[in-house]
Amino acid sequence: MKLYFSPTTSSLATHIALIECGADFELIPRFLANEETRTPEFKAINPDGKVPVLVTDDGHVITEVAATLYYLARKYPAANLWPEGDLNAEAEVMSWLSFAASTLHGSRGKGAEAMDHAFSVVDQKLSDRDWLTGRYTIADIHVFRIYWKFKTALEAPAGTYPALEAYHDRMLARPAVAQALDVEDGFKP
Ligand SMILES: N[C@@H](CCC(=O)N[C@@H](CS)C(=O)NCC(=O)O)C(=O)O
Repeated sequence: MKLYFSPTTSSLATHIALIECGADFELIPRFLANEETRTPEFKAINPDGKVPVLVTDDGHVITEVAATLYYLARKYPAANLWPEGDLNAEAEVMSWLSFAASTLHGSRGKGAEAMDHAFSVVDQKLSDRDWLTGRYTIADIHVFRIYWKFKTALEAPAGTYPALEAYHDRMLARPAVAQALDVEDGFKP
């Protein structure tokens, strides 16, 4: 498989999932800073001009974080990132993927109040559990990546989102997360 990515952006979630799954993959950088996602060559792959783009072994092109995570979780069931066969749990994971892509990711452009609302929802959910749906799934990868990226812009003093902050540290302790961050740090535009 091939992952078109730009370090520290939305594609980090797909990168983490690829490692969690033990998948064989190649990283292809397309740096946002150099506007490499806006070229005709890249738009021929993804007309939306965005990363991540996951190209499967059979040449299928998958765009959107949620879809790439879903594909990987289903393709690699041994990684246990998807509650296969439990309809309620599957819907719950879908709910968080949708919340991440819309409410959380979209909150940044809407200002401090919208961001606080979105991350408070996550913090509240995590107040009695380690993972969003009670077990580690692709929902955690998607939501974590957004908080990891937005937390500086949130400008929230430590302790504002206690459960979310503990969850962030829990995610950083996962070898796949640490590895993805380390690898991406080595790519410079
Ligand atoms: N809805 C998309 C959002 C992906 C997205 O926003 N990607 C950004 C990086 S975080 C991007 O590639 N932007 C390209 C650009 O701004 O030129 C998804 O969930 O995959």
